[in-house]
Amino acid sequence: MAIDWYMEFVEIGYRPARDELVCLFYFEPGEGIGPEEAIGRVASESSTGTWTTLFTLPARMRDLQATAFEIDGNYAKIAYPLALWEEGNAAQLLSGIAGNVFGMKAVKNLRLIDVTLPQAYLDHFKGPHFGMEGIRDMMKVRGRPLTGAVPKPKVGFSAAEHAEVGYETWMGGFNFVKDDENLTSTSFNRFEDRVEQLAKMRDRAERETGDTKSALINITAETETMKKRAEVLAAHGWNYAMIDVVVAGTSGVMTLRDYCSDLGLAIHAHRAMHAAFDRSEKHGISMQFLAKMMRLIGVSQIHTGTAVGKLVGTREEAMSLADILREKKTKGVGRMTLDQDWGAIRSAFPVSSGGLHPGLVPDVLDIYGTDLVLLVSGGIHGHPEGTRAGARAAMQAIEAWRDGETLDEKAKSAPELKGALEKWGYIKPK
Ligand code: CAP
Ligand code: MG
Repeated sequence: MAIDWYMEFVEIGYRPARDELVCLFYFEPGEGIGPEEAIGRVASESSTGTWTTLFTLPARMRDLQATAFEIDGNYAKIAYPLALWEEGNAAQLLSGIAGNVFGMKAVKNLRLIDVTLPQAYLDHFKGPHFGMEGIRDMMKVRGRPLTGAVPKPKVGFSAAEHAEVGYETWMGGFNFVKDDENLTSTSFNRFEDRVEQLAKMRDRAERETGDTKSALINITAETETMKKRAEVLAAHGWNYAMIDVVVAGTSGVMTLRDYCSDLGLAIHAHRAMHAAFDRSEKHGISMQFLAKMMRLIGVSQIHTGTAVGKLVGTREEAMSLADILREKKTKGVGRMTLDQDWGAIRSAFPVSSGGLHPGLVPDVLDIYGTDLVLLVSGGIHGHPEGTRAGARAAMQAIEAWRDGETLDEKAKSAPELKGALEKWGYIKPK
């Protein structure tokens, strides 16, 4: 008597229906298990199966079974019937395609690379409230990246000191003052104080520059607290909230997406903790998938790496992430992404940050172009003339790139950029 039925979840050459979700996995079969058996177990465990044949199996259950339909070396595609997935519930999708499967003995390694979401699934999600165009209208910035910086050291300032650094950052020409991922409401810098102090400095900087200034203030906490903090932001005239989306969790972000949208707040998504599951090429969940889910849920921007800064991430990865966030339709690239038509889901900005300084700005813009949020933090606060000069130096580097001028050329008429190049040159920090 057959004791297992995994091969019923494998049909090489099967053509997925239009409304099926298709996942691309990297996989390595476990000891003594062939590729089809291994991926059949993944398809089974992530849809209707269990490890053994069952006493009763109503015929309609077969309509819910996932089908592994393509195996190409260590890569496989699995199609999932739409009916498996609750409308508008991103958390449940993760429990299915990114749940038990990573712990199966049938695979030595398993990585969820990307998913193609059919229109019938997208229909139940709102996506970003603003889209890139809406953000540019709100911030009155055109033809260049939006720019921002985190006060550094990343925690330790009082709210007043934090706001002072913020004022210098804004006066140097930057749009955003961003909280760091681990700054929320600490004894030395309470959330409400920081919101109030920064608002005063924002109003002063807007008066003095005539520019629109904003802040990415971190509301990360338990969900009810995040909602209260979003209200405090809106009450002080802010137009953004920042959430550490991985630690806050898919459901928390979903709740805050609608709450912030009703308050007119865009969401800046920090991705701290992503490297716990997306760094290995062999096991875990790709940043492409995380970026796709966050655009689907509706953040307005999310960190996507620099390729040249202090944190891991390649040029190809950064470009594929930018496409996933910005484009209406993305064509699958190799084994990194799958096709995706976003329908009416608005775009979101990639955010490049981490170990950047003015000398690296052209490298980053060569990768992303101008539809980007560029964060240079240590790379302005470490400028020999201080924060305001550092921000000016970064803005001068953006101008040079846009005008097709080398930084050395530009530095002849841009003293702040000259100062940055004298200190850091073109180093790529580790
Ligand atoms: C960068 C940063 C960001 C990282 C996050 C930091 O500061 O504020 O959190 O960029 O990485 O804390 O390191 P610096 P990613 O500019 O001073 O390095 O953007 O890859 O998610
Ligand atoms: Mg940080």
